Amino acid sequence: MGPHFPPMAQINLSDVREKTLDNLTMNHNTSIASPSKEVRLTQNAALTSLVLLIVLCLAWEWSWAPLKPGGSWLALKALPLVFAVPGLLRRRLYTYRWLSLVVWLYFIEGVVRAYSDTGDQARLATLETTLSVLLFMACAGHVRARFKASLLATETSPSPDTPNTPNTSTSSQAQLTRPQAQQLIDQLKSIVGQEHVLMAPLDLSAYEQDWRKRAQGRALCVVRPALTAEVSQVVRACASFGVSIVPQGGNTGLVVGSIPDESGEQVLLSMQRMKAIRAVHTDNLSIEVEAGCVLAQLQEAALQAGLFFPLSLGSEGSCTIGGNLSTNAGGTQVLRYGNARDLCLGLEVVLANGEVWNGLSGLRKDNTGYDLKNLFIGSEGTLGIITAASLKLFPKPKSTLTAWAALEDLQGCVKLLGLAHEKLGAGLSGFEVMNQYSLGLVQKHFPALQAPFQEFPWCALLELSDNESTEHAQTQLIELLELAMEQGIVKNATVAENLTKAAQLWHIRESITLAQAQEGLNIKHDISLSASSIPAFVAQTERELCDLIPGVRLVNFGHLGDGNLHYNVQSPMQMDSAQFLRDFEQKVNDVVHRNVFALGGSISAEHGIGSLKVDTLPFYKDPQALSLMRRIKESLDPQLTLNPGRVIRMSDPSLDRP
Ligand code: FAD
Ligand code: 2HG
Ligand code: ZN
Repeated sequence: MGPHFPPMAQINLSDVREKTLDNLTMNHNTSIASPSKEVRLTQNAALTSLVLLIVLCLAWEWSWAPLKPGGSWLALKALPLVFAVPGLLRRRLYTYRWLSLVVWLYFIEGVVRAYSDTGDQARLATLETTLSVLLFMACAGHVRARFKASLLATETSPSPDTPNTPNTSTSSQAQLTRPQAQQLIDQLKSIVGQEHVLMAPLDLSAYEQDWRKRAQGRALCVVRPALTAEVSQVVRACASFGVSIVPQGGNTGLVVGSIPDESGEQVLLSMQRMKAIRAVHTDNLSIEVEAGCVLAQLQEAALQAGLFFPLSLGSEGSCTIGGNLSTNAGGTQVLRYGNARDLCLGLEVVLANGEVWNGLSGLRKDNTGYDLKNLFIGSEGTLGIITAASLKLFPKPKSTLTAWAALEDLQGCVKLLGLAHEKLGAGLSGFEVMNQYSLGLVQKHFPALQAPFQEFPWCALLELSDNESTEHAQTQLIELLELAMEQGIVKNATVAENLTKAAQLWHIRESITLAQAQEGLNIKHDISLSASSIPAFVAQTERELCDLIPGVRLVNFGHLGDGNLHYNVQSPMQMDSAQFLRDFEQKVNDVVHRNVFALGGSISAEHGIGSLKVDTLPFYKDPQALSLMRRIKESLDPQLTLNPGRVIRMSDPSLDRP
């Protein structure tokens, strides 16, 4: 019996694109936003009551009672409140704390005068007491919300998976005095231009929050250079003050690596303005681009030149090639073309002291010593700032076909992968798997996206890139699916009949992350194992987690072709997701990482370490490797000012696994 290819459901792509865009711009996720929402709400409440109190002080003492002896002098009591306004705007915690103490003086004064004065004066005094109480409540609420937000991202128990912490501060970080900070900011403005040094809280907020809304930092400022020479000068200026720099591309990273810490003393270096395509070398099959170039624009530039750049991620509309290289991103084409590292021919990098290394040769072979570019790739901004890259391009495949298959179990998916390798050879360019629950989430949050065969426990998405013809590709893919069905591996299958249908299938797969974000805060694992040991890992881990947390929801999907599974864990239906993280994140991480380790795997296949996993890494990485990493970091960044607290802690080697 041949495979049955039912017609694909209609998907309204424009609807979905709108939703996707909303999510990628990070502003519309209600369930995930609760801690930062509370922070903003209390900040606004504090600002409003503070301004009202200032107006009251001035109006009452000065304009409304100018004749009262000493009235205008009493207006001076508004001064400390006026000075507190910038602190509240910049969310300086100590201003909130200070105000919540000082405001009692206004309260007491209000109470005393409410009793001693009469008429309008007494009423105004009552208003003063009310505003004081409101201001106190808002300030105290803000401090509490900030504490809650930091708890969400911080764990304290001394287990391998201790501190999912966004706190990147290190002892190396400079404590700037106010004049020093001003001096640095003035220098930065003179380098990149006043309008490209952002300081206003509203301008900073998108840069200070990570995509998953797991952490919120505070930058001294955001600097947006446009040239490599400007990046170099910015780095030099920061280095001269001992101020650390956090590089940021599209801020789509999933491990809290591209936002500043809470100190308010780090400079956030945004690469967004450095987005030029410098040159396309069609004869050399290569392209030279600046680091801030958005991945989708790079793909488009390659297509315009009649070629193909294969790196492909769900975030490609926002992430930058600099971020992709710094995280050594994977995505859905790794099986055939490799990850970001494999696609890179050369780099231009600004080093920690501001020097520029130009390694953009574009050569495919160069054995003249250490491969320096590979030090910077995957280093998550801790060794240098990537400013440009030379990348491989490929001829566009003649035909690309996509199939969706339904399977009973993960073991079947592994068998199908083996069969696909055997029958399609190098033509197999993608092999993804998704469990039923992850597809259910997509359907729930994006009803326009109807996945085929959702009743089956697992689905696989296969892509064949063929260099002969569409007919050749179809024959090959259909033969593969027929064979898999004859062998009982595949239960049902469909082949997308055109590119639009294929894009729709891929869109379903790539919407899982967004659907999960809509569902609420969750625990992500990006594990690497040999593909054949993934079923055993999943079976064992599922058993342990279901015992530990009855009703836990497992969102399992990923790049089976690369042995890379996203083993994501969502709270039981009725449990608050923030509470779930507080109670279970560490325990869940322990189970998952222990099982990965036991099978010889890695705790990060493609997303990196960031600050979410920096204190977990020492328990699962070879101590010798950690020691080498520290030595490399020390020699390339002796002041430890490049993205400190990410990838590797320098301060506490005793954390390393014995
Ligand atoms: P950012 O998030 O801005 O930064 C990431 C890290 O790189 C930080 O440590 C930052 O300091 C550093 N950095 C950024 N630019 C530079 C630079 N120029 N020089 C030095 N350091 C720099 N990842 C995958 O691997 N595969 C996927 O399939 C995938 N799918 C995703 C789907 C969605 C919906 C989302 C939200 C994310 C996905 N990601 C995926 C994660 C993320 O998109 C990648 O890690 C991406 O490479 C980050 O690029 P970015 O420009 O956003 O970098
Ligand atoms: C993907 O493969 C990304 O879609 C994101 O790597 C994975 O959401 C995740 O955990
Ligand atoms: Zn992935």
